[in-house]
Amino acid sequence: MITRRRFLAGLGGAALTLGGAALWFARSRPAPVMPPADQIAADVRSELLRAWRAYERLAWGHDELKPLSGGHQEFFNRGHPVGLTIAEALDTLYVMGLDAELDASVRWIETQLELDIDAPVQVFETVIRMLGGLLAGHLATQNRTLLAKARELADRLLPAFTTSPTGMPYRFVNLHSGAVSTPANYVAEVGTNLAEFGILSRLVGDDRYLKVAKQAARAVYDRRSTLDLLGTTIDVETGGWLDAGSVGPQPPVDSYYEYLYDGYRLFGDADLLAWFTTLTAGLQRRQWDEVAGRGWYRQVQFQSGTQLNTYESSLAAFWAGSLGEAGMRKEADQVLEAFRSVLDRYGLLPEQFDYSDMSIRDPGHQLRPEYADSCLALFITSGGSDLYRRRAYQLYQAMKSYCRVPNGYTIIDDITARPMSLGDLTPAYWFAENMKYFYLLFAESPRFDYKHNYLSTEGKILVGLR
Ligand code: DMJ
Repeated sequence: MITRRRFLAGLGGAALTLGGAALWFARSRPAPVMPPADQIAADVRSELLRAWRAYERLAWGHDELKPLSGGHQEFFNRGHPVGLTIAEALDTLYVMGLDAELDASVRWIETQLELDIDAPVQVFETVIRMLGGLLAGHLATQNRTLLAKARELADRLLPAFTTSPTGMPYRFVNLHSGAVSTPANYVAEVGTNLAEFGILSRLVGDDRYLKVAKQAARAVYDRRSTLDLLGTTIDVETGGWLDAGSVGPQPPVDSYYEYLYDGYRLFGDADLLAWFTTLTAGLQRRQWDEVAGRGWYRQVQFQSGTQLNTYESSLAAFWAGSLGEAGMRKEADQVLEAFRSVLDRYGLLPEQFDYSDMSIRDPGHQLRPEYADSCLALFITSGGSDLYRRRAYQLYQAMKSYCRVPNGYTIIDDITARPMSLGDLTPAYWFAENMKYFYLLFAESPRFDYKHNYLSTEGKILVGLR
């Protein structure tokens, strides 16, 4: 929690004292003038390439680049690099036409990527990042080794699902032995598998992967409260909830909702649509909080609906895109507008804030991609409305102003400090998501089908590469 002084400093505003109470007016930031789309696209590509060269030079084969210190770190297990940035970037390199970089990346995976790791890995992150990355890379290049690696990885992950008495996956699995651990799992981690496992099933003609993913999603749905709300944490062995708060479309539940609709989009499964419709109606009835045209979600007790708090995570910005894809355009725009108001006020989105008074609860900024994700989804579903380009351009410019460093881009530890205090990490998802969303918004890439496409929660293009 940040102090009041830091919060006020973060507003960058002017104070007026009335009867002892300070009223603060946020300095409004003029909207940046937007250059022609092709110029922005070229800039995004060249910024991506600048960061990629730093990754090649300083961290090649390791999971993530630390651009300030010039080092690297592993995301899953110390001592077991899986080239996460490489796997995450494959389809981004493809749509940007960075073919030499893509070839070198595929070669690294063919010759260096070792999946027989005798250590527990986090199932959810492995699915959305590594499995999704290998699948998107295969779809981009038609390389058979990438598909074989994807299948090998899924097979090593399967015990997390098949040994669970409820079908909900354990949080960790040892990729070498199949030993599972940590039955207390988050809803998003239990139920964000449908897209990757379903596409794999389709590509290899084996429906086991899609089946376990659907079973996990169903097991969560069956445990909804009578208000059609979910808790956040569940024991996958007993099926019992371990908490009672519904956070709505925020972590650690967020992408569970997303994948119900996505699963329907991808596979035409009517069950998934029905589950999405029921649960989204529950959210709108009990948690939706519209304030001055902005759409927020209050957190509530999931059985009684009693309000708990008004905290929002910046990751929830993705939900605007999901609502738009599901045809809830008005609510989608209200959610995007809500997050834009925070961006306007602070220059970047803080990790967590309280929307009732806009105070910051976590002043970090982890280069989150969710707002840009929604801009692209709404750009596509609106048939190319310029509004979403303008919204995304504001964020792109802010990212360049505050997060750009000689070795690429870094996270921020505190956006309320002046100057903002820098962290030391380029998250692998920045290569998979942020830069891909910005590029596709402005590039009119011939390698991407703007009409028929699907991007996963991790930005992997699983439909629509050409
Ligand atoms: C990414 O790994 C994905 O977008 C995921 O769905 C949740 N969050 C991170 C980035 O914020």
